Amino acid sequence: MQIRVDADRLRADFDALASFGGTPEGGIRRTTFSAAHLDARAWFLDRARAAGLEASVDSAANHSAILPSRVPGAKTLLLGSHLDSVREAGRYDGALGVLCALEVVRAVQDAKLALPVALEAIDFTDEEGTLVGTLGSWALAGQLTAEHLDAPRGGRDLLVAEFERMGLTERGILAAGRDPTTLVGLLELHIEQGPVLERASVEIGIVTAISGSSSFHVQFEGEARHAGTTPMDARRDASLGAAAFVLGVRETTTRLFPGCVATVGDIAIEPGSFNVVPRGARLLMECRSPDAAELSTLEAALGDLARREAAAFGLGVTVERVGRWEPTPTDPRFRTALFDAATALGLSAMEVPSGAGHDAQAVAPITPIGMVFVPSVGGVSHDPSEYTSWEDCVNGANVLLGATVRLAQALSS
Ligand code: HGY
Ligand code: MN
Ligand code: MN
Repeated sequence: MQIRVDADRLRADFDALASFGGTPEGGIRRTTFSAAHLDARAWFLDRARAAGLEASVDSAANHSAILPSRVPGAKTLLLGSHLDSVREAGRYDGALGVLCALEVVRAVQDAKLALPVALEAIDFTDEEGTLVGTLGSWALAGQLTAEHLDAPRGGRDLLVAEFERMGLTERGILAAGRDPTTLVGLLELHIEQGPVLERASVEIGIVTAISGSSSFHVQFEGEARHAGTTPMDARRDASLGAAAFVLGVRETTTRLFPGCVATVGDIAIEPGSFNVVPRGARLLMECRSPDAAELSTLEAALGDLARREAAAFGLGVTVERVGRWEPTPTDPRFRTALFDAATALGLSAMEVPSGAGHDAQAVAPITPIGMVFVPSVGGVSHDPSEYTSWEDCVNGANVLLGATVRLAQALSS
């Protein structure tokens, strides 16, 4: 008889966790190392201890709940995701994956299943990139470099201040790499964050590959001048280059890179007053492709676009890449285990690519990965209205459990 998760315990945890950083709109705000994020992480370790699991925090502040194996020298199967969030987030992104991982570990423990691998439910640090993006998972995988910390997405000053405040050191974070020979893999449950499963009326998504993405700081430089006395033809107005670039990003991507996406998520005009012609415009831009070579071509095309628009308006421009995540396939054995677990539960399942980035992508260079998706209503995510039915959440947790047991046997032999 296939064991099942304790749905009531999982629901109680889900509701408790959603209270950390809960917003009036029904979402959450748990940006990295915010008070709400720290409270959520402390609560996670408390739940681990309450279940008699080993609670641990590594030098990249990854938080883990561990069920050791009785087999001497047993390797570890990682299960997890992230508790940090974007600024105006929903209750499911990352959080559901961490909670289902914890619940799977407890269900195995409750069933007194003696697995030949240790299970580690893990909450990775800074997946969403308030500071770096997949900071904890890159660190665990030994993929984080000094360059990542020198030019991070959130800016070097914020990173230094936050590490200082949290008592973290760059040396410690760069030393958080896990010995790959101690791992058998990572399984991550996540909401799909897109419309595919809902449109197909399918309950479970078996992720085939995770899209690659690159993030950039783009800075247009003009001249601050009096808005009342400077003739229109005598200006070097940085906002004009920014505006043309934003429209050009959409036009270039849709026309020349139909399988890709690109976004300008923020524009800051400097100095930012009614009566001063903008001296500067600072943009956050990212672009994504399922193919590494295409991602590089898209990066180059958007960089050229920025330089063309700057020239058109007599501006200076700098384009600085502050992160790149490679397109990453999942492991076929993990896909099979997930599919078999879904089938055994009588659930419909289909293969689906991930347009979103995930911690699994960051860990893939050192250990096999698998991802299971549950449907997102309306395909909505990164918004308080993000929603997945509770039945789908429990189905996903049980598939994660079934795949965990299958892989524990298969991978340890
Ligand atoms: O940006 C992403 O794809 C993920 O939500 N960090
Ligand atoms: Mn996210
Ligand atoms: Mn996520």
